[in-house]
Amino acid sequence: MFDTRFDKKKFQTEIQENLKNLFRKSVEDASSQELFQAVSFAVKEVIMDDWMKTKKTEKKEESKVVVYLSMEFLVGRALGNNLINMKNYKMVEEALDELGVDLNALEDEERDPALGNGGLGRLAACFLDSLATLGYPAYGCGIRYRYGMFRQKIEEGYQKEIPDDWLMNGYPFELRRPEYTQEVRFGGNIRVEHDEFNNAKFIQENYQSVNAVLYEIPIIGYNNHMVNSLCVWDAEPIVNFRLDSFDSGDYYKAVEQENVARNIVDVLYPNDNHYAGKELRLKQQYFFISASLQSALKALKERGYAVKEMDKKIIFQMNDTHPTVAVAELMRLLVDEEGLSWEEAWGITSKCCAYTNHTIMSEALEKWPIDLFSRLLPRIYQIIQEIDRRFVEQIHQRYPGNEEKVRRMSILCDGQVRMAHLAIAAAFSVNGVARLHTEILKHQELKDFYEMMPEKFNNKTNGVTQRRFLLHANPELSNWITDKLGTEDFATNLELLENLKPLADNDNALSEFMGIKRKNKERLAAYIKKHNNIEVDVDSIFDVQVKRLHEYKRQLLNILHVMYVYNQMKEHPEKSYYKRTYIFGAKASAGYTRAKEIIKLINSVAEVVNNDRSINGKLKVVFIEDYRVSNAEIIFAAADVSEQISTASKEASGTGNMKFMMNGAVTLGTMDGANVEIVEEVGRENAFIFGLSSEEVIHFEKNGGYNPWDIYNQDQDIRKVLDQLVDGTYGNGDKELYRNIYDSLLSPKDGSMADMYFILKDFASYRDAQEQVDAAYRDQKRWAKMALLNTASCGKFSSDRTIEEYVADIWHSKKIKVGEE
Ligand code: B1H
Repeated sequence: MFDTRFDKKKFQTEIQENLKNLFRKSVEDASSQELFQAVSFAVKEVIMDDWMKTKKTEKKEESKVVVYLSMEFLVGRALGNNLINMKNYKMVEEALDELGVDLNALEDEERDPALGNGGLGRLAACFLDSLATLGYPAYGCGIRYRYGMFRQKIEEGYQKEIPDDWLMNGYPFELRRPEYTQEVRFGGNIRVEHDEFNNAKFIQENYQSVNAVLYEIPIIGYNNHMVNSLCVWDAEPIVNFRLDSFDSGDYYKAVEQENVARNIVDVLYPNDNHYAGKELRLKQQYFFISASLQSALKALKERGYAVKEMDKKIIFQMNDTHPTVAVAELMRLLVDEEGLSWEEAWGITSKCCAYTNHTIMSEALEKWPIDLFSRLLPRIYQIIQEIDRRFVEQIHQRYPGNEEKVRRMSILCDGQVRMAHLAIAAAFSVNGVARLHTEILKHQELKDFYEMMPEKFNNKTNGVTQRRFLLHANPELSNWITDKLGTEDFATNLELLENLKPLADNDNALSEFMGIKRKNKERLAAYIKKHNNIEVDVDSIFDVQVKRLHEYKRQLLNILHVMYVYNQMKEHPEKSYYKRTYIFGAKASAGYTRAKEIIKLINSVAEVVNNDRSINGKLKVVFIEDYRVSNAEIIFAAADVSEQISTASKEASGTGNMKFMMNGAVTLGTMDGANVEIVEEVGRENAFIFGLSSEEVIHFEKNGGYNPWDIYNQDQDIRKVLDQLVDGTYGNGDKELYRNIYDSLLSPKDGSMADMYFILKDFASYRDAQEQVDAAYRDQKRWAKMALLNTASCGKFSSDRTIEEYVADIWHSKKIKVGEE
């Protein structure tokens, strides 16, 4: 069914007009990039009507709006996804076909807007898709980074970072909205003035300020004419050059302001799960928060509401602690600008703000040095002092004389501002992102807070949007499902996939299902051939680990196991091994040395293994360069095995695990994050679970670890693999290349815990699980059944379900219907 508003002829004419107006070209002489632009602008034109209608309806219905505050929105390419959600993909494909243009090729012309690192940013993008699809008015608020996540090149096995100039050709879907510009102030000092009633007024002086200029990106709901906005802020200098009338002093001041503004939004910090503590990062945080909150407050008033009604009309969801300065900024706006009393302002703030925690990794906790913080944000710091003073008073009241509690819980401590504590003190809701993660928060990491304020804590298990990760990423499978279910409704009701379960006993259906997987493997094999120049066998098991590179995610365990398998093949050529292709994709944060060493190791192993003819191509290792949303879509669809092997307790949820499952890959994983719930849905017999439990890990950690030498001494196969790290087998003879990795596993030079992530401790159990994978895959029918049941059981992991839970328990917002008019 095509959407009636899209007239094919009109659309074709529109494209031709756009080509003429933008590039003075016709379809025949336009480049693919130019065609992409022209088509995107034609699509945007259609979007505009719905966008206007949505805003109108939202106002008319007096909706409560969700404001999702996030430093990251990893939205990925827009063209294809927008067409899917507008239900016009096929029509546009046809229209372009008639013009002799291939839509797929045009889609490849779009640079991924990579305004995020990994799971946290991609989750924000999935949430926006679900909010629009479900009909909830919502705004994403973030930063329009000039350079997004760096592009990764692999040179001689090493990662190289290339700046991501994603705006190079312009971004056709965004809209510049200069009329919403907000001023944001940094630094200076605070002067206190008293009025005739002796009320204090706080005046910021000698500050530097910049303009925050709004760009809106449309977020299109699926088949419902709803268009929400992703609002991203650009920074511009306030002082404009007046060429006729500046003296040299003005000139330098102007240049200085220009510089203050320019670098704020220059680049996304490429750290996943790691706090860098850079002043510029704090500047970015306050910049987008102040702009977003000021404009939310203005919008509220423009709609005719009193400031005191704010909590009925707006909810701010803080995506981790990165936006938590919002708490203090809202207090500043309400007290200093709107003249509310502290108590009134606090009442509103604590009803408007909710906080999501995404990690328990201690190195990710944001703790700003007070001197830096108070210098950059003097008034905000004063407000935090007052919040802290009152919070500490509460702790004292509740736990009289317990100074240890106060030390553990206060916001300000040891010269630092602890952002998570600020978030928890202020927010009415604190949630984790998978059941296990929330339990760990309640009973370990945030135990004190949970004890004092249990009513704030709740779980919201993550989800992913099936529109992008099934409909767009895997059209073959989507069509098949539509055919089998006799409906496309799973696009908005993923639980319907459950009705595929009976097909697990239908031989025909199973072979069709695996036929689709094979086609998708061919598509990935072609991608690998093109980008890596490696031939991979589509009849081999595609065993995939794609995610950010982090020690806790244990790509190292995977590659050590590959080294082990390779040794086995060489030592026991008589044994049979099912052909395997180990596929990796991962970016390492630019300053994360160990992560980069692991990338180099993976590539070194690939080099040796892929070129060893004696193993007859039974084993291939592929490192896919520049893992990002667009190639992820190809990868998930083609995977047989989904590696989710983090050290138990460390991965808050994971969302890649859900994308794999949706596409019929079988999880090989630890009982960590959302894996626990995945296994619960699909059944333990349809996954391969191994390794220490989170309790065991936490227990070992509390007792200073374990002794990895015992394993080294007892297991000769592991010993051999470890020795190969330092005997030149994989370093082109360089024995020192992987010495640090070796040491970290056995005896770290910095005195930290040996094998902190329990790689050797879990090795044997991982090896067993991998042997089970091998055995299971040999029985093609059994495998097909497992794979199909994974797709059939993924219903819970739609971000639609997650969003409905946020609405029911935290946001309490109402759906709207965008009318036809
Ligand atoms: C997640 C982050 C993160 N948790 C700091 N924390 C960052 C922390 O730039 N920084 O400073 C950036 C990112 N990212 C991920 O969130 C978790 O590791 C995943 O397990 C989870 O699925 C995802 C979404 O909830």
